[in-house]
Amino acid sequence: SRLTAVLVLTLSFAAPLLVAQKPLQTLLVGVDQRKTESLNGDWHYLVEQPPFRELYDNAGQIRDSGYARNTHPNISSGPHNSEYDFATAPTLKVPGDWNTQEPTLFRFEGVVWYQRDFVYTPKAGTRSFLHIGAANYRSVAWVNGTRVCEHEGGFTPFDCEITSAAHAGTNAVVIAVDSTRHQDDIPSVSYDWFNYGGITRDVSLVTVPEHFIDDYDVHLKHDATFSAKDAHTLTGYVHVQDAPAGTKVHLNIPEAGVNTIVSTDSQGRADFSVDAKSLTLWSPESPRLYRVELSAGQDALTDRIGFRDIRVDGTKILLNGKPVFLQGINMHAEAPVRGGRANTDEDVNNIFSMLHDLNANFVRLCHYPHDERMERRADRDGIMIWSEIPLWQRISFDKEPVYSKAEAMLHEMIRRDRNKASVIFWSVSNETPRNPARTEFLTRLANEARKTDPTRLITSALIGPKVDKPQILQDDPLMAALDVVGQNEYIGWYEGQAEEADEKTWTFTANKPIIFSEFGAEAKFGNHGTAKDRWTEEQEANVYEHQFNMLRKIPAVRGLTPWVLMDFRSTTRNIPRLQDGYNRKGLFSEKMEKKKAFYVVQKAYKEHSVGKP
Ligand code: GCB
Repeated sequence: SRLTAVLVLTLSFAAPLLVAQKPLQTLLVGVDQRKTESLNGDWHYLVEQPPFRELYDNAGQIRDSGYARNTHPNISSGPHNSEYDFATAPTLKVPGDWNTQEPTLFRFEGVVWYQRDFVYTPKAGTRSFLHIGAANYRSVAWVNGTRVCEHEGGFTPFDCEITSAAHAGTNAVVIAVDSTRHQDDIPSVSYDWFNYGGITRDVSLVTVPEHFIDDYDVHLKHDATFSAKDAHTLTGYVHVQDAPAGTKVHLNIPEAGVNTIVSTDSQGRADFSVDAKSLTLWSPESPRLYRVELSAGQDALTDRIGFRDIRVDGTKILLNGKPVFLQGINMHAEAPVRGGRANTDEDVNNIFSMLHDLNANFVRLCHYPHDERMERRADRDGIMIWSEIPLWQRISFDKEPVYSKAEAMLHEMIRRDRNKASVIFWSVSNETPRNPARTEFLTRLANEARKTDPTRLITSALIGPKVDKPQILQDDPLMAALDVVGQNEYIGWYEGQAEEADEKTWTFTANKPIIFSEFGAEAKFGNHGTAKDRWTEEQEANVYEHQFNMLRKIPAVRGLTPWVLMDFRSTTRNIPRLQDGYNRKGLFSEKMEKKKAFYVVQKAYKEHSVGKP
């Protein structure tokens, strides 16, 4: 009828329903330390073109009746049934973004369906989960046609329980990943990086006992003041999912002389506080990690955890009571040389070789949580980390469901990495516009971060004020909500000439440590000229020289993270021959070639010439 036609027409343009994220379900912590079965490898895939009617119905709700059913077409006889077939479809590697694996998908933003089989042997008294390290941006998974989970957010892990959906023998898993951008997502529709879609991190099958350790937190007690001689109390919790009250939890840290048993409460949570016999605190000079053995009932898990204290004192940052100066750098989760999302040991080796070469002791992982391997490596190598949620510039600050999303992303980030000594800062945002709705939103988020993890420092990278006057006053009210203030500025690139930096003075109305969290300029590797010529290595190096002149005169500066370690893909960088789809502010090219600016920063860090403890 005409009415139906009109209805269909109107509804078929409906976007996927943007509802608030469901409360955090199971999110297994320390999965990389457990014995799991890897489901990495070749997955069949089908590309769905807009309007994505296999994944969403007319009202934008997820459909279980499309490709999710994984049926096979009748090729030779029988009634016509379906027009897709995973079994004979080509494959993509998991983990991996689709963009860099298949040329026709290079710029594709939309829905890609993944499918593979796995063999499962149910064991009495156990539960099984699909653990997905990250998939960008929205994901829905089905096992044998039963929907097992949904997740929103491209950079944090999630778990899908498959215990009742899976059966003995061969099972089929289908995962739909939608990388479409929406105004009310985090990040929102525009951002300066590449929207790599797909299952971008490891996928594994995790089998645990009926009651299992899903979350834990073992850290050095964070007292009101730090005293090295009293720094031996370890505190935290172990959460045992679905455990009856009174379940015994065993915490054993042999090298620290800790061996204790605590009991869960009615929520499955066992809090503890125990004195270590001896403890060497974690620091960049001595990144000591301890074997931490946890067990509860049938479940047991061993992690390696460092213990340290991080806090501020006025404008100082104190690590284990001693002032530190953070010689850092920004880095996107971009794989050196091969390109695409970073997600392998080799990628991490390459990134850390650049960090060490630079004499860095700190890295800001931009602008979202990176592969967990990064934190593991930083823990071992003694590199400190700024970890951030993808809240970049303009998002819908006036909408409560968007706040809920931000909070869910924050909780997932903290939950995954709270046992990593290397992580010292949680960042709630980058370069947000200064207005009351944003300040209220981010203040709330910063308070939530502090409540969730009172042992770390809360930060955010601010932008503005304008830097055209010699005296610059930063009085952003958001500073009140932060422990450490991040300041981005681009004197010599987006604003003014490099030399003008020498004469600038900065005043911050907050008496807090300041990190200059972004500054830099673009240069194409191998492009030479004078320090005045844009896009040359000489000009980029010159910007750094003058930035350092400015920064060493600002007393509250306690760290730097220049923008950026390596050139990275960005959909918005389209000057042919200079950018070709890359943001070129790297000290290294995307092939790890060193530009002149690298040596300026390397030398300054070697000589500690910008800041000392
Ligand atoms: C910024 C952003 C960063 C950009 C960078 C640039 O201020 O925080 O994400 O990539 O500037 O190169 O413009």
